[in-house]
Amino acid sequence: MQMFEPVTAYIALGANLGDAAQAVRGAMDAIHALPDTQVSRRSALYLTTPVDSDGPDYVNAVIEVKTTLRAPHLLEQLQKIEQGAGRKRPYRNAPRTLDLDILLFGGGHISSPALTVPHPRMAQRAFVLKPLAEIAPHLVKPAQLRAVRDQAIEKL
Ligand code: A4P
Ligand code: MG
Repeated sequence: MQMFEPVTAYIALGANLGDAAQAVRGAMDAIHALPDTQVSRRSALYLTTPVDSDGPDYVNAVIEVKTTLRAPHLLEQLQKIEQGAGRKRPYRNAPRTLDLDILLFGGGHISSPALTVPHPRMAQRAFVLKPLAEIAPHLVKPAQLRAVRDQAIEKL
């Protein structure tokens, strides 16, 4: 079997239905238990107002992982974890029990029908930038944080 060099990737976690904090914490543990993948940093959990979405406030967080999985395979594994948490997809940006998005995958740029990396909307969202800045300050510019300062977000 071919072995790949480990890649550092960042994953955004979000939930706003059911016990959202528990879903986010459980997903961090499930990702750490994936084959060939370790969670190396976990942000705090944040309570955030829905952006382009409805329903209750979200719980959001970001983790750093080291993985030898390729990006499409990692996405497949994350989608299984979402399904395991009871994720339904009635319409785009619907409230959800668990959403797992790949923000960054090494320095890579990916543009396929199933996967766009870097995540195209990450720079507009305090619920991504704040927790990302907490665990990887070198990846977020102060001007980016200033641009989203009107979005309500507080540490849980
Ligand atoms: N996909 C493409 N690129 C990626 C990527 N980098 N990571 C595809 C993960 N998936 C990616 O996603 C739809 C499809 O995107 C997937 O099948 C995958 O192949 P989805 O999770 O089924 O649908 P979604 O979550 O409704 O869409 P998406 O694009 O994840 O939504 P957004 O834009 O990420 O927004 N407000 C607060 N406060 N907190 C939130 O967490 N989340 C959203 C979701 C909106 N507002 C929010 C929050
Ligand atoms: Mg998603």
